[in-house]
Amino acid sequence: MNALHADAVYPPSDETVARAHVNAAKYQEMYDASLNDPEGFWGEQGKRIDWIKPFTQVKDVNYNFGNVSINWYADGTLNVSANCIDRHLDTRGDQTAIIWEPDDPNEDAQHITYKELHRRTCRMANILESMGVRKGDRVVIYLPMIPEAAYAMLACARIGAIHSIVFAGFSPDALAARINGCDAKVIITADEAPRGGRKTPLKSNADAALLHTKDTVKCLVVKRTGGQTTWVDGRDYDYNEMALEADDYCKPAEMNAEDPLFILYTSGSTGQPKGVVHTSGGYLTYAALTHEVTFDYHDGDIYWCTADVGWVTGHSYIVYGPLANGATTLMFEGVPTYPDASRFWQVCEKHKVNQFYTAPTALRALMGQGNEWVEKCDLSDLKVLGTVGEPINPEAWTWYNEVVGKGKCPIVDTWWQTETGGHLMTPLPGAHAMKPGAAMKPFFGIQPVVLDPQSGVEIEGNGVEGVLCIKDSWPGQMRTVWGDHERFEKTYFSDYKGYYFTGDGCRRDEDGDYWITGRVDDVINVSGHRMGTAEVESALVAHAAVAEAAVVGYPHEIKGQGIYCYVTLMNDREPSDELLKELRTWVRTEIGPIASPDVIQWAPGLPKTRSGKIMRRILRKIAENDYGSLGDTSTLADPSVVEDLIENRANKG
Ligand code: 6R9
Repeated sequence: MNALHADAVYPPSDETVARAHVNAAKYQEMYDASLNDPEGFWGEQGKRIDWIKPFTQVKDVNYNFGNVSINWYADGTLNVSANCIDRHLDTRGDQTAIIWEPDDPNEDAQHITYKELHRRTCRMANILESMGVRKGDRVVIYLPMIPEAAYAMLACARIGAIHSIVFAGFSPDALAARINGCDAKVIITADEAPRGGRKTPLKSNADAALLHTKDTVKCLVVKRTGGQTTWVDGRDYDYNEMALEADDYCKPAEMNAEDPLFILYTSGSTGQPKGVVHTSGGYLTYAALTHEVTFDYHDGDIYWCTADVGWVTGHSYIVYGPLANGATTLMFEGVPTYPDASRFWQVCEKHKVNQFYTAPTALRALMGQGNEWVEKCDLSDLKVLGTVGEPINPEAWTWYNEVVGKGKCPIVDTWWQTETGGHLMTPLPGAHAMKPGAAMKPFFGIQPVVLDPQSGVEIEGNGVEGVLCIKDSWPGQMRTVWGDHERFEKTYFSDYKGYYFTGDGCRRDEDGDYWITGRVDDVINVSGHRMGTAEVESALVAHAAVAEAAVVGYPHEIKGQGIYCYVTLMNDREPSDELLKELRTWVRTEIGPIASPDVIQWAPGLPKTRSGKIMRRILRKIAENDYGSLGDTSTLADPSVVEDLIENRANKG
């Protein structure tokens, strides 16, 4: 099938072109303008949001290693929550802002109007203020996918507090590290998070995390299931009770365009996750513009992004982008396969969804269940489909196009990162042809360059491959790593001087279209979740039985990549099935279920250079079952370990 579709090109239909905000000519005109006159272009785009004090400066950027600084609209002031709520009240106060669909389809959905969103957000903001949260303070949000997650984000934005969301699938240890990492004053959580019919005990996870933080951290608890929780007087606050008393109005704080809006931790190739910092004016402008243009969002459309607010996709494309545009955005608490494999499509039918945005891993899982789950639902309202998070394989793309989109919905394969704030490359519905698996074209203002990985020199022309860097800044770009600007510069601006280094490889095909070929660093992508192999390794070696560990990714049919761990035990420990289970549970406890190892192979020795560096290239090949291309092993300190690893290669079941 790959061969069949590898060269396929799908031009947009006449209907799609006619409807689109941006057609081919308009794209070219706007793209050219964005490069020829960035100040003019972004100055104009900056007007799509409301400013308290309008900006007079647009762009002030320095990409030089040692002096990197990124500023957009730097002398303007605004409030992000007022942009997402208040400014819509006159024109669309009674329009639904958020449709909330619970995990259990028998529970009622909620339709929250802009007016209601305003009330709820103001109350949450007042509650946070009453708990002592002030401008610039950090608030950690550890919530299920419930409307309160959006209220909490917007409430922080309203009073100028900086939120840091921790995905509800992370363990107490990971949560504690993130609370401490930004020195949060308050954590907002819920009793339990229902997902796929099961419940994650968020409050008790938070209790466990709070044992390892300063004892001044306060905990605001939202009631979701009513499940039993332990209560610490003086530390724990009851949201539902306080919301009854809280005032319906809270004045939005006047924030500078470059004041931080949020921190979001993400994995890199080395060390522990880093806190990506996004600021207010540029981020919101970019999230709003990309949401409108990429999804061709029109007033009155119902838009659904299936991500979790714990990831950047949820920040930019469930909450900030859509609400800044006055859209109706759907928030889903559940999973694609509960109670059965038609859940996504039933939700699309029930709420008449027009734009649907999901991850390839979900599509692959659903594709395996058969077409009848899709075909029994009425999907006639769908206009645009999107994917994000990882490369989509041609089989999944074709299934999405034919079975879900009935061949009439353009698919936007959006390539971007936590660091980029919004889409950097994607085909636009009415402007570009699509190729299954290609991110196709740069968004306005984005100048992708393909570099030779060794020399760092730009490779010109088409039909070329290399590492992907971006030449200049865009308003949605991250500004720094929380508390560690040096790490920011080192990670993104030191390997290839003068460019933003994405960590991805890419190919520019004969037509000049872009294909992402995957990470070129030690970051793996498991079910669209980004993970540093170093994190899993450090979790493993923290176990008393483990002497050494090396972790690599390998191709996984559903997850895209699976986690393959080579583990060397301490001298006095013997491999056993019990220990294997124990290590798996251990990693889940240290990081969270998303980091659960797929394969653990006992490795009496690891392939190392004479200087002691683990040769991951070789370990990757063994995990991939690809021994023909192991390359030169003669530089290894002990080449025989490779044979042993091949012989005892774990069954990847
Ligand atoms: C938004 C998000 C970023 C990494 C990125 C790349 C991979 C994302 C992709 C894609 C191919 C796409 N990635 N979108 N690869 N095609 N459409 O996912 O952010 O979690 O930070 O991950 O995901 O490798 O570098 P994040």
